[in-house]
Amino acid sequence: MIEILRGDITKVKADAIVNAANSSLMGGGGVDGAIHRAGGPAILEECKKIVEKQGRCETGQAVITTGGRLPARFVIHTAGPVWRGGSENEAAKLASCYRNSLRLAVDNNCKTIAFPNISTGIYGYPKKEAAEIAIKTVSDFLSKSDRIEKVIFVCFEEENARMLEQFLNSK
Ligand code: AR6
Repeated sequence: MIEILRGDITKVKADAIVNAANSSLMGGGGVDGAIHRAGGPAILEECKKIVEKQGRCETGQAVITTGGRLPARFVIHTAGPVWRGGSENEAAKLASCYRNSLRLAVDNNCKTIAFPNISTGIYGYPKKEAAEIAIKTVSDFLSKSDRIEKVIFVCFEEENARMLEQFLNSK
């Protein structure tokens, strides 16, 4: 089941929320900054350990940490692609973010997971194209696995919510 919500993902009580992070995993602005601020220092501590052990989180990949003080149990950090006009495999990389985050959620027995609109802020991905990829990739995943009960798209911006609803309804 897919749900579309308006609001702040740091307030969402899902088993896992996804962070639109960057490859360094050291925090940043946008939703990344909001998640680290609300969740507290335990999240960054785990990110540092992950980087020490396995290096940076390449674009399209995902890693999992505690949710710290957040209502969510886990944070899944994924590095979205920077939009460079569409010729650098951005679409495939963005789809990988959604797919790898869902796989990690399943591996950690999460039944509910919330996503922000990855790459559509600071990374400049066109919102409509990103919404289409998000709905398609998540729907495909859910049609092949029954381990996830609910995926929530949490939209900070009205426009993103509208576009996701359009693609969801036209499926
Ligand atoms: N809850 C839900 N969505 C939010 C929130 C929030 N609290 N805050 C912002 N958004 P962005 P990116 C939306 O820029 O484009 C960081 O510095 C926002 O409106 O957060 O993937 C990282 O460290 C937009 O729709 O992420 C990276 O360096 C969406 O979240 C870089 O930004 C994504 O916007 C990643 O850029």
